[in-house]
Amino acid sequence: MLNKEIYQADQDTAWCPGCGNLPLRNVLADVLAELELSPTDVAMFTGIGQAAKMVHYIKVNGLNGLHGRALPPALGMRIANHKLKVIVESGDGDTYGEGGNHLLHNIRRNPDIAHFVHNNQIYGLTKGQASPTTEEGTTTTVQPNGITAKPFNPIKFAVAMEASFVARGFVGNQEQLKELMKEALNHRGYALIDILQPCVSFNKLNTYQWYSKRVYQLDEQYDPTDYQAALQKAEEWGDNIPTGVIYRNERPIFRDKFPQLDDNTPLVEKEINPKELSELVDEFK
Ligand SMILES: Cc1ncc(C[n+]2csc(CCOP(=O)(O)OP(=O)(O)O)c2C)c(N)n1
Ligand code: SF4
Repeated sequence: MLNKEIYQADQDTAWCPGCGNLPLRNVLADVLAELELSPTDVAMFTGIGQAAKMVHYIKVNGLNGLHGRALPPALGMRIANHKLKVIVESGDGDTYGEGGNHLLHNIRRNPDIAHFVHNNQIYGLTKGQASPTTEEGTTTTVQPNGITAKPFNPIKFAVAMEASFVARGFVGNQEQLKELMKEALNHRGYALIDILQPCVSFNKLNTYQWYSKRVYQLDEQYDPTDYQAALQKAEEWGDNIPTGVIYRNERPIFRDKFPQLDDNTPLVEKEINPKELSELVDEFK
């Protein structure tokens, strides 16, 4: 096992004391160390938001891009160098709001990407506006009469799209979260973990206590390969919120569909033939 101090970035976090992002970062560092992934073995992609700051606070290769746009460059990295572990860290707004379109097409393509969504059911960075997962009826500074839209159910959406790995974790259960992240990183294909991560400053409803009273771990009787059972599980929310692997569906990954990508030499290491390249460029002139 590697020493987790190697992922320690050279700057303090700007996260509030008590923020659920802090234990999440801790678990991630444990996971990378236990999987013996050195900082140069990993590439992390983020958009905008509190969750997206993770790339500044953990020392691996990284790109901090536009709101909702972490998946496209992550897929680009997957194509260029499949030897790296590719991680996306994003908030619920970043993923299910601004980035919703990318999420759905990514599920269809099924590249090897481990996607850790910090779901605090609010826009944290911009100070507490509703996100797609905010509970109906919640009042915020810009929605003083309460949210009228039905919340988005990311688990049900991903299961219905037959995503290849769909899980829910909770930062209040770090042991389980660690195992889920390890499974996601070792999974062949796209692995989505929706992680319940309290925003202690702006979400006064979905607090640690609120989640702790409701979450329960799926037991061994539960079969995540059963599509109908997973759809039913995905409906559970409210008094009982299941955590664990909700759906697993082994299917061909992005690279399998492109023979030119599916060999052991990553594109980035392949020799470029300048003559062939200039002929190709000429075709576009
Ligand atoms: C296209 C675009 N729309 C809106 C914003 C403003 N904005 C920045 S962060 C943010 C919300 C982030 O919330 P979330 O993704 O849930 O992450 P959190 O901060 O809660 O971790 C918004 C709306 C932006 N930067 N770009
Ligand atoms: S505003 Fe919320 S999400 Fe952002 S750092 Fe503070 S507690 Fe965390």
